[in-house]
Amino acid sequence: MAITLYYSPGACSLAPHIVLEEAGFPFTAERVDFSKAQQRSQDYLRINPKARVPALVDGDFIVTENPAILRYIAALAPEKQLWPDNARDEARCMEWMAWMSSGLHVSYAHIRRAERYATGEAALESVRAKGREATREIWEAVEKKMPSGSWLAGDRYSVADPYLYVFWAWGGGQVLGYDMDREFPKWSALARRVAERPATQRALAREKAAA
Ligand SMILES: N[C@@H](CCC(=O)N[C@@H](CS)C(=O)NCC(=O)O)C(=O)O
Repeated sequence: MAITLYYSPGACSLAPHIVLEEAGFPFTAERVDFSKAQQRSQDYLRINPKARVPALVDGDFIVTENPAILRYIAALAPEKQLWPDNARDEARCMEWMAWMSSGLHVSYAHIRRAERYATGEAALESVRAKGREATREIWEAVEKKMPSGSWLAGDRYSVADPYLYVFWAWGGGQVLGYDMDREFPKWSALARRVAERPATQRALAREKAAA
């Protein structure tokens, strides 16, 4: 098994990076340097023509999009039980991942990558402003939806948890600057449970060293 994850430090690719560490099999973490626009280089476009991270390469198989990659890694290590084992928890896990991919990530991109959605400084500023509003609303909706138990999908840790950890980290980052502990206490408690896992620590350490 020769698995390579293409990632950028602190990007959404942190989720599969953590889950690969959880899975426990050997893999290579290959940094895509955004400061050099490597995501748009010919070499990388051959791997992911969408010019985004993450991309996972397993021999001659390439998969992109976080929800698909996370599901795939979980399937490669069934003994680690990173994917729910019953229909309801599975539906919940997928519900969270779909929302993160199409909701949280997209609203954040309106601030961070406004040029995808408009041209001209006034229009860009308007997209960013709307993005800030939408992101605040969606971050609040996440806090409201936090389950009473320890994890997002049933009683067990699943791939959805480290995926949500990424957005928690972005919430406290420079772009949004939320006080996550004060404003989003339930979400923060879950994020800390994810953060203290040794697999998360290893992925974070690798990304920090590469940044
Ligand atoms: N829907 C994709 C989104 C991937 C995505 O937007 N990745 C960002 C990093 S968080 C990226 O590669 N951005 C590069 C760019 O905007 O040039 C997924 O969930 O995998």
